[in-house]
Amino acid sequence: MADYHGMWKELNIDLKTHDLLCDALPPLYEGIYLDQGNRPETMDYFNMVVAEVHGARIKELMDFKAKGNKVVGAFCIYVPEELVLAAGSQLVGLCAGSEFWVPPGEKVLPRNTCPLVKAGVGARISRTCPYFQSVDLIVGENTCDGKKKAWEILAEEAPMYVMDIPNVKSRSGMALWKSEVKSLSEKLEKLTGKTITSSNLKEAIEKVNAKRIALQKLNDLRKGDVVPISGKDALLVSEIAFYDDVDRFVEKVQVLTDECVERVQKGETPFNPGAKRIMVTGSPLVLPNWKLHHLVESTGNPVVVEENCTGTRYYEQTVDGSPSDLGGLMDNLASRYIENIHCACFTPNDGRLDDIVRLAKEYRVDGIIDYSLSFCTTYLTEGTKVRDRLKQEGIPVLSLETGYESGDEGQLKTRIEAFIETLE
Ligand code: BJ8
Repeated sequence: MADYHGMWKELNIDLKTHDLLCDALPPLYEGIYLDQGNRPETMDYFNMVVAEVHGARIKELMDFKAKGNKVVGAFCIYVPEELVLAAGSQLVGLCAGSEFWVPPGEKVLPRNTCPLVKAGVGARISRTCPYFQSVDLIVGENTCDGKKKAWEILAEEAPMYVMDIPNVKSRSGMALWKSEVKSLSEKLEKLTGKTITSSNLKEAIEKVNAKRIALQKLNDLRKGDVVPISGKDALLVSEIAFYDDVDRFVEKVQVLTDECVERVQKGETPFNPGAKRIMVTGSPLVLPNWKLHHLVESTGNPVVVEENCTGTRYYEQTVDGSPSDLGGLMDNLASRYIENIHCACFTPNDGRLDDIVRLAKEYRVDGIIDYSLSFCTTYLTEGTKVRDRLKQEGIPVLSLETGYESGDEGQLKTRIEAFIETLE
């Protein structure tokens, strides 16, 4: 990475502490990613994105802002990217996947809060994330208790707007959601001074649909006997979808997919024949939380699908952009998000159980790891229903709860190995 200290200083970054973070990422990435054998060559682009995560991409966003445009940050896949793009701004995922930000978060939040929330707040108050420092607006949501209370604290530090997400998929829940989508569009119009019209919304829908379709095509290749890409690499690509330039990302994913198609034809895979196919379901795995995938794949067995918000929940469904009027497009946008994303914050949430079973068949998995971030009450509690349903279906499952820390990796690996040994 080039020297970006001047840019970071302008962003009011705590340079000394941020240097420590920048020093920690390369060895972590090397050990988890670069040391893998038999990777697709076109993963090089994604390696570069990680190397430049606090550099080149931030510079692009700063250049974009210098032209009078706005950058919006979000934590949740219920925040519609299409609206942000239609209003002429860009959306970045505020990843919050690093243990580095947990201690500063614990200064203002209870220790028994999930690490994603602690890291999100910690990144901002420690002034060590250039994304948090460069956003003009953070769109939060009241999906879970940890988030909704943390945003009150974050609002004292950063410009926040909180969406009121229903927790029941009823008629009144849908009415609330539609009015929230409308309110967000008004907020974005006010922020950017740009009106959302049928034409710019249609264009934005096409753009985001292209991103989701590119991810679908890449991930479809993980269904076959020859798995051309590791779960770690596939996860990384999905994580990068949250903050890369949309058009460039689509182009690079298409190139990677073309290479993976060739790899399948040639029988090239990082895994040995007979390896067990694992699904991961549960809490999101945001950059740079590669811990679970690394533990699983270091046993020689692939993760072939992720039923989570950095996996199928993010890319499986597109928005029907066929209506020519703004009302029709807004209705379709609202429906795509509420009807198809099955977050454990909803009750009941049987759609997620159906999705897990469907995906287990489509990806022909041998076993499932139901993963919950520490203290994530919604996913931990839903774990009982997941286990009951998988028992009925005869699909083996292992439930794991962990955070971003590395201290429990030995114990987790032992449990994962023991689970995989039981799979037929
Ligand atoms: S749609 S999963 S991205 S809310 S892990 S903060 S739930 S205590 S992240 Fe999520 Fe949107 Fe749902 Fe997806 Fe709370 Fe659990 Fe922490 Fe979570």
